[in-house]
Amino acid sequence: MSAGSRLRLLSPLAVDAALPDGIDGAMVLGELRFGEQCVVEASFPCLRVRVPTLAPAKPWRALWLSDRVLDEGRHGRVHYRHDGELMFGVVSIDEAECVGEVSASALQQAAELAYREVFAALEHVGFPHLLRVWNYMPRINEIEHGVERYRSFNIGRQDAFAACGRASIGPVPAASALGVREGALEVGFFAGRQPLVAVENPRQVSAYHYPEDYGPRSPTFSRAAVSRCAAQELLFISGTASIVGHQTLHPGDVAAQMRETLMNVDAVLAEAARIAPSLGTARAGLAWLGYVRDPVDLPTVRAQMSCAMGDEAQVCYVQADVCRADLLVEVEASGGHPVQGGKA
Ligand code: 3EB
Repeated sequence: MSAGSRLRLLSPLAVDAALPDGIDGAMVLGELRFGEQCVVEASFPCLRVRVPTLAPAKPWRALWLSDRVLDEGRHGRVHYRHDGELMFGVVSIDEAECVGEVSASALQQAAELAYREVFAALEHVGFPHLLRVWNYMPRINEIEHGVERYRSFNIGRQDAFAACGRASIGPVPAASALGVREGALEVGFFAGRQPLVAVENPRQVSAYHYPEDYGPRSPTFSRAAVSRCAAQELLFISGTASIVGHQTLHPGDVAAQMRETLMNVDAVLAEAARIAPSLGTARAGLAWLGYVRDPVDLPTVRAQMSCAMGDEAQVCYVQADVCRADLLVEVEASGGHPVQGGKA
């Protein structure tokens, strides 16, 4: 393998298919596994995303591969692997463990614990910079003790950033936060040794500056993160939805929400290309994941995605609850690395 293809994405791969032997000499840094029954134990860090899969319809996995020698370990609750430049890790916190403090909801405590564990692992392993985080939590839009659960999650997340001496505005990681039906809070991440370059969207208020209408604490994420490693410039585009300024546009209209979402994606890509010119603005080279709240909307979402991304892009879809009850669809992407494995 040349130094230019250090990190690769192999996806979507059927869960019941055997892993290709050796995977061209590369090693598995980590996995995101999509499907309702996510029970298989993997020897490498595996983020279980307990969602109905839409395309591919059968449970599938996204494998992050590295052609470098890997280190593996556990620190506290975090299971990680790293290749010297990039670290992938997962942590799972069951809310049932978090009933101590009456003033804070169990999900808030679980979020704070998850992020404290992540930051402790980053310190220990020597990857100070959190680049990209995936957050999956059960019943994200349910109201508990008068507060939407996503908002409780945001309190715990931000408290952990503060407790660990990390800024919660500015160069914060790219992220996605989605709702699943049941299970634990599942958090997966990439971290690096070099600081990330945070990308914001000129059409949107930075999420870390959302006003209090969306909860007592703002979400802690950037619209995208660029990581400059020796051999690669990686781009992680956060979950992107039909939000302009700080407001949801087109409630109830999935086609209009998709058009708005794609305009936001374009704006983020243009901004990323301005900051990191070698990335370009091509959508086709990226690996896309669409989260659809109601499976009946899949054909509408799919038609617009195919039109926008072209036939070459890899796009997969799962059913998940978006973090505002009025959002019907959200998309995320990664790029700057080869994508293998075909299309949904
Ligand atoms: C938004 O733009 C839609 O809380 O980590 C997108 C990406 C969203 C990440 C997060 C939330 C998060 O506000 C929701």
